[in-house]
Amino acid sequence: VLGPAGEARAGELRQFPPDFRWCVATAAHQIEGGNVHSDWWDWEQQPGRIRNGERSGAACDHWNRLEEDVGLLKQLGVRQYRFSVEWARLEPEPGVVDAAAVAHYRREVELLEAAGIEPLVTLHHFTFPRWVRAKGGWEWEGVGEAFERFTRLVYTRIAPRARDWVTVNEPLVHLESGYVRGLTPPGVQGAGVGAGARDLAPSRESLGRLVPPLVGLLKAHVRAYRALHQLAGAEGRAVRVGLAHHLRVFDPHRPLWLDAPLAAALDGVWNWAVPDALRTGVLRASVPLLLDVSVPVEGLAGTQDFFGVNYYTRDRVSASVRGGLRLGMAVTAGARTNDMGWEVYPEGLYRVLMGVHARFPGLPIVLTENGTADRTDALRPAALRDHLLYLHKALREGARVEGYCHWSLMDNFEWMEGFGPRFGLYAVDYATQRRTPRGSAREYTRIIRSGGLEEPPGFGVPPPPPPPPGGRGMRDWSW
Ligand code: IFM
Repeated sequence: VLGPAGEARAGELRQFPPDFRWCVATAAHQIEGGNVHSDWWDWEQQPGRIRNGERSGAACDHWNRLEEDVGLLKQLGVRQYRFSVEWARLEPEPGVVDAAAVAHYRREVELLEAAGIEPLVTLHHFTFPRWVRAKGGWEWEGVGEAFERFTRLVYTRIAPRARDWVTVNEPLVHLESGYVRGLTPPGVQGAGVGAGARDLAPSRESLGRLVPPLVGLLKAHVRAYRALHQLAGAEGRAVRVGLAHHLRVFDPHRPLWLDAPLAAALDGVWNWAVPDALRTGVLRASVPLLLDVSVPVEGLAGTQDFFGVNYYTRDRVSASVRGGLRLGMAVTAGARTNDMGWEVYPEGLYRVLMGVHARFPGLPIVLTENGTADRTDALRPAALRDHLLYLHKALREGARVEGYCHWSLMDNFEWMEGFGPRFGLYAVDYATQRRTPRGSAREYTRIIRSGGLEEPPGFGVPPPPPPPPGGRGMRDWSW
């Protein structure tokens, strides 16, 4: 598919490798319903936490619709399914294992295997059992031991043949929203962060607050990583264990001035501090004047067998120095945006993948999430194609991308945004629990069946330079 000089030719079929893992992703709390023993369940009961006072409640009732939903996966034709198991269901009280929940997840894995769909198991996707949260979550000194026990339970009794594992989903999204913005459990809100603020003042205090839970999380990851390898190794099997990192593109709002170094510093901390720590064993993060962290984490070096990338959007970063450094985030002027106001920026996927490839040459990469909130499906089919074409470009240029999981199989509970945002290839009518394929579901199936897609003429030609900044769409930022 390369031209004589190695450049991409327009109008060609971009074929993916035959063993490419076409996949869709979900998370337990967002689809199962009735997750009554989790910290999120409690959080949702508090007034003002979730948009329009919604609660996850029955969600998509996936817990009672396993066969039907595995049927959707078969209909799509995916080869892999990324889903999470809910610790709060499996161990609702410390040391008490719910045998019925174990049997349920075991059945789910068996249904997938019978359908020829490989599980990609996520162990932690934003939620804790209530009792773990009460002890301090990732800051509790016993969390590593408890997480390892849970991991062993899931491997031995639920998914003993699964090859691919994500220990923790989006560590920094999870911690930043919980410990800086106060939007998710444990609800710690930093100084300078307020509803409706246009731009925010990062402080040493608010950034520093992320470090203890992040170190606890990384230590727990190490224990889960080692446990999975030890259990699988004892049976002569191989597992691959990673995390799902939420990578964003940070571009300066104005190319000159302080915006550029600030965007670069954000890129360094948000995108690379955790993956780099998994390679070096030392958590290092620095933002001039604000953050200078260097914490060794025992056993952490080399505990990432593949690089999980969750990619959604780009931010325009602006700095101002009125009364201290302030940080603003904006949407690119004139950009396509989704129902949540996020820029739809497929080229960013290519940029982050090449970033991973440059920093971690040879490490397998898995697109553990990519998708968009688009109720009417006006954007999604084209967004899906464009992201895949940019993924293919990264593949041609050497990035070892082995799979693509679309977020999400079906509409679901979007955390503090409630049920409003619609990320599903299948639309869900929450009153009847009816699932209906959107056009993008059919589009994805067509791509999977043919193993590739057509690159339209002119694809990838750089857009005209953006208009001068007008401050459009500035929105809250956390630090
Ligand atoms: O719904 C979330 C998911 O739980 C984690 N990654 C981003 C998705 C869309 O916001």
